[in-house]
Amino acid sequence: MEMLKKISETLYDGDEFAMPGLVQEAIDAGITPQEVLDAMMAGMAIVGDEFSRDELYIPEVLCSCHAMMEGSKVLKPLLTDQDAKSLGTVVLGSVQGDMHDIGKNLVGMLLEGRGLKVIDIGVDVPAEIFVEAAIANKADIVACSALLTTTMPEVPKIIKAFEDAGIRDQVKIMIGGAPITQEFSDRTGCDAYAKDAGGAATLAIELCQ
Ligand code: B1M
Repeated sequence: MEMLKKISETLYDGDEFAMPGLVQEAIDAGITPQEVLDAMMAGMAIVGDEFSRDELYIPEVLCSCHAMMEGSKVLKPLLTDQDAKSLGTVVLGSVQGDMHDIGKNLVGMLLEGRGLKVIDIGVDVPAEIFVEAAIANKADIVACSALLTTTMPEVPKIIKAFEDAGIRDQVKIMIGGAPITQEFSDRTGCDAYAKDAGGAATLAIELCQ
């Protein structure tokens, strides 16, 4: 569809000013928020491929990120149910050393959309801050995002921090992010792994039941 193609291209071009209008136009034309999100992610996938081949510089990637964020702002109220009764509380963050937050933010949006209360504690979060936030918010789930192979070793540190605090059995620990696998999740003693934001929302609901 022409409108979705334009959204992917605008994401790739990193035009954060054009993105909200285009997203709104697509929604007004009856395209579903999920289809719009998929088109934005398709644009970001091309950015990712070219970034890995050194064909794009970091500032260009950041422009695409800003376009993604501006588009997501329009989608957020459509993907989340503001009046839903909370089914559980999730503390969500990107692990220490990891500044990537687009995937984390999408996970947060879809968790809220499925009726969970989300406490987003940001990026570059040390293990002990995950523990503090879980205690302070009486979290049912701690959700950790890791996008770098170099930040994956933070996951076992987070598990250990919860064990050391004596509350490992009181929270479910869920992980995700591009380099994470089910095998890694099992090996490090996490409770759940989700490949994408939709899967994370479904799993989180199951974990809260
Ligand atoms: Co970075 N980066 N980056 N980067 N970056 C990757 C991850 C990389 C694969 C690119 C590449 O080289 N091919 C590579 C990692 C390689 C590796 O570790 N093996 C990489 C690198 C190397 C780096 C730097 C080291 C580059 C440098 O400085 N030389 C640096 C590190 C900074 C740091 O974190 N300390 C860096 C920096 C950056 C930018 C700042 C430029 C920017 C981030 C901006 C931001 O997030 N605000 C950036 C970006 C944008 C990317 C790519 C291009 C796109 C990531 C993204 O947002 N994707 C990425 C390449 C790629 O992924 N193809 C790359 C879209 C997003 C929707 O997908 O985040 O995967 P994703 O989230 C998905 C799933 O993974 C899952 O659901 C989401 C949606 O379905 N998911 C979860 C995520 N978290 C989850 C949690 C869950 C469940 C599912 O449960 C809790």
